[in-house]
Amino acid sequence: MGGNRLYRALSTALLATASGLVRAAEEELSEFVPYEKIVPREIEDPAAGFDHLWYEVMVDITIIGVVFALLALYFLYRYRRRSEDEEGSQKPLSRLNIIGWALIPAFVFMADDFFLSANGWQLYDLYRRVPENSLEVKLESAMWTWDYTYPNGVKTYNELRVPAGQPVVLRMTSRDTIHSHFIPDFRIKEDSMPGRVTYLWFYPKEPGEHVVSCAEYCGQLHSRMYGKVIVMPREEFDAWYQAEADKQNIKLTKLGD
Ligand SMILES: [Cu+2]
Repeated sequence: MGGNRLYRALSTALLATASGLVRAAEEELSEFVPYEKIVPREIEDPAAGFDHLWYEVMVDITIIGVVFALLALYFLYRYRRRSEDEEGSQKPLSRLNIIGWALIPAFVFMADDFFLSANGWQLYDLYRRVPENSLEVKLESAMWTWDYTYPNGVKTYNELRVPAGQPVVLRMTSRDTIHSHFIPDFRIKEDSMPGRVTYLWFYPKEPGEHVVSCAEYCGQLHSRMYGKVIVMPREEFDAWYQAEADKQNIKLTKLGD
């Protein structure tokens, strides 16, 4: 039978393609070089990517949500039935036409959804890849405070001072319940919780002050759980960092001392 032969030919072709793809993938994997080694990575700012994607989502939902809704309203009005016994003069759509008119626009919108979510995954990947030269600060959150500890042992509370021009990564945990470290200006937010280390990184470029707020309801004084990020010029930060270490009496012990 023709159908049977066609089916067999198709499945043979599919199998051949699939095994070819698998072989190609295996070859590629055997010479796999991490992406970072191929392209030396400049520091991309996730905040810029966030704003770009946000803008794109806004434009798309405006076109799909507002323009198309207005058009539909207009058509509803324009082609309304004008009297009780009025009947349309168009001949009814064929079944194929009906399905096509429903499915094709749906796929067009879905293509946009897939496009946006692919962009979202890419951005998420950027949010998760911490640049190597980041300043690493430990953060322990608690009701109702943010406690930061710098690599040299300096501690600050509700105030995170960082140098401009260097990415910062926070390794976070919590003493009590779940909090969420939110810095709106840097478009970054991540939960902190007991028994697990989470992280977030951001890229402060210019000196300035930014609000930090808890974004996970954590008890009665949740709304008071805020602080700030102070971005300082490099030299100012270095001076502050050293002075603070002296003030807090932190001696960096060297091997052999
Ligand atoms: Cu909190």
